[in-house]
Amino acid sequence: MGVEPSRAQLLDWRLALAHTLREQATDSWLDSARRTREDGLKSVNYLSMEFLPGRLLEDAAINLRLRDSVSASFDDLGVNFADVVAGEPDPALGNGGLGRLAACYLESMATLACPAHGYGLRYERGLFRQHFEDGRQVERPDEWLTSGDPFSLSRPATAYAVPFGGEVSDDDGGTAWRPETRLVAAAHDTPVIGYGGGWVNTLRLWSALPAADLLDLDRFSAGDFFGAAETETWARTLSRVLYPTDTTDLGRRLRLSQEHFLTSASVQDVLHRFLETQQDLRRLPEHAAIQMNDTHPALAGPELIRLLVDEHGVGFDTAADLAVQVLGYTNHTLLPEALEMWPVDLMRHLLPRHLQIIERLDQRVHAVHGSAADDVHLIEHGQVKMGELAVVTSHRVNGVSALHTDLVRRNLFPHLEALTPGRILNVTNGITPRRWLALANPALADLVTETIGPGWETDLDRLRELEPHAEDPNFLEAFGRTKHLAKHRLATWLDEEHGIELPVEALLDVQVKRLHEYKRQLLNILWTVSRWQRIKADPGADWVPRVKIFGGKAAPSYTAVKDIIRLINDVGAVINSDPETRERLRIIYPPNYNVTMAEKLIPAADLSEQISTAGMEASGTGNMKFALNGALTIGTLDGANVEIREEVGAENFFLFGLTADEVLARREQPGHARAAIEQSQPLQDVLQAIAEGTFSPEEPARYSGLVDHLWNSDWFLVASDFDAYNSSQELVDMSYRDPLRWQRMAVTNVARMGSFSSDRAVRHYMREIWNVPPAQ
Ligand code: 9GP
Repeated sequence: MGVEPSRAQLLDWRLALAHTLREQATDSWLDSARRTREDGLKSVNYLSMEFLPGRLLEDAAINLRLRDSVSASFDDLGVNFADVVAGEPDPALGNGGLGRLAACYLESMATLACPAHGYGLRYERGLFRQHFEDGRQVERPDEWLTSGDPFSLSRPATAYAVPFGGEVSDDDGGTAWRPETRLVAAAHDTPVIGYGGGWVNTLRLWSALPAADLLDLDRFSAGDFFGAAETETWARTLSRVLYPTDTTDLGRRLRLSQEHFLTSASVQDVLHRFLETQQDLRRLPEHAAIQMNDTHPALAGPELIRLLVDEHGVGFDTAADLAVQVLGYTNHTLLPEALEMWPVDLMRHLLPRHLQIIERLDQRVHAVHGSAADDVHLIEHGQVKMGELAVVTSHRVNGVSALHTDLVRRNLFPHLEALTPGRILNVTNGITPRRWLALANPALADLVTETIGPGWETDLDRLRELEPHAEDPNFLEAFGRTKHLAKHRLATWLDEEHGIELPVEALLDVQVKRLHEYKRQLLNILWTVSRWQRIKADPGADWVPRVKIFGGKAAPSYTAVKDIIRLINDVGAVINSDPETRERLRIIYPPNYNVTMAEKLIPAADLSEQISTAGMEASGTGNMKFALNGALTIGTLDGANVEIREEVGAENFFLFGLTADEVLARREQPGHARAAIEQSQPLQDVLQAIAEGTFSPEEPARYSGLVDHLWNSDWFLVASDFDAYNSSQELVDMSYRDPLRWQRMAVTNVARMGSFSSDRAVRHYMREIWNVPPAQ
């Protein structure tokens, strides 16, 4: 680093560590690419608008099996390794589960020596930093690049021109697109190191640069300096921030441009790498699979067809067939607002050639399937439907949990499932045990290794060998100590970072995830108020002390959940300062939940809140991380909860609430919310307290809208599930009062989490979707 060790600051050490670890990975990195090229291996290209990799350095050290030696080397230098890595920014290049899943899958692909590239955008600013002011969420820019990105390599030699706008015309029987502008996509590569370091893949993130000619020199010379740079500014804006709000036309234009920019650069790169070793484009499916992570990269089909037809002279039908063989699509949501649709006019303006291809694909579906395709429309009511487009351009479409996939087949794409039965399949999500156990919970990881030996890191099913130990009081005690250690670590961190005191002896009851009405943080906080009221009514009873921990951000424009954030903080302010209940109930909501915070919270949790309205959470992955770290789940029959419960056993899972089918039926009943509230005295008491301004005395009517909504609408069925949730929470208390019983349940959860490893999920993708054989 050009600094004398005695004068080096923590940042210098961190940069030095990043370069050292990258260098340690470089031989494998080059070897993996060389073997893929020379042996003609098929490789996976995972296109995602979001990646949430978390801090990179400690993970890299673990996967290179160097963590202990790195730490010892720092000791020799008189530097604390933990301090060095604690300063590393956590790149927030995603919103939540979707981006974190992409990161887990990349890590598993590298561990399984599955040749792969992750492709995404290198947002200069990631998801906003969350602060609270008067309990309200305030968003600030997230500057993750201020001290560089030392673990990655910029590749100035790898850049592609991405065309936008202009016109298409039919000349000499062919189609010519004369784009108005071209932006440059510049590559930045981060090594993705498999466990053991034997295989290293690449996460390639694109940043947008203007082509050199974008500065309007005439305007500049005339003194219009800002006007001259207009197009240039537009170019740079493209990779400036993650997901701008899409409620304005400008926002929509920017978002669609980002999606096209990511897909075009990535697909060009895929073709470029193919053509380095091969000539016959008809063999593309033997060498490349492209996975679309949600509909965001759904332009991959039209873009691949465009490149094959317009630049390589392939016929349209052949190109379309090739695209289908190469592409796969993962659906991550049933929420209508998240299934993208783009106005035809906008598409024509930005991507006229793609629109033409989509129209032709639509005609093709009808020509092939005749009247069976009457319900299939890629374009409808002036909108291009990206979900439909992704399905018809893919050979496989998958949901992310058994229940979700069933709903995708039955409710979302029934008309498409009927056309090509078998195209839709399920691959339940998974998480990497390297980050979510080895890195996040070293004490538990060590206990597991002492008990069953090493090897579980890459064969998580081996955790089953822990099960007989669930009867051994010595083991249970040791297991309890690991939870205690994690709680103390969390307490220190909360104190140092946020000045928050954590009573470590209490039951830690945690709900961390994005804020959304369907995730029902509201149900959780309403129950917390009810608990407070009941403690006050009967202070002498034997209450299990609880700390309710919340974490998560709300989309800046989602006012309904911003109210819920404020309510949680308002309730916290009142309850936490109540001397009568303080020792038995506390609310903690540290701001700016991210991967790093998850690594601290999850190992310390006793209870994992997975309480979405059934049928609405596609899978969840937090649910898996908690159970792997020995937290018990209180949850509905939703997403992967269903499979987690099957694995760990109904007796080791606190189930409550309406099922997905019951949810649909209940919504049909007029006045269901009012009826549910009238039947529940505890819920009435809670709503009354909130409506009277108990938690907002300076503005008593602050939550009247929220309370009204619960009485009169309650789409997410908070009221309907309230009493069942309460009964289930009482069971939680009962079980917790018997520490040995609780520990046994927790150990059983850990022992049965093997099938939620992302290695299992990735193997499934390799076999059923990508057609990539396992490494020898
Ligand atoms: O909401 C789902 C979440 O349930 C799932 O675990 C995650 C990964 O599959 O994807 C989320 N979906 C999105 O973020 C947007 O579709």
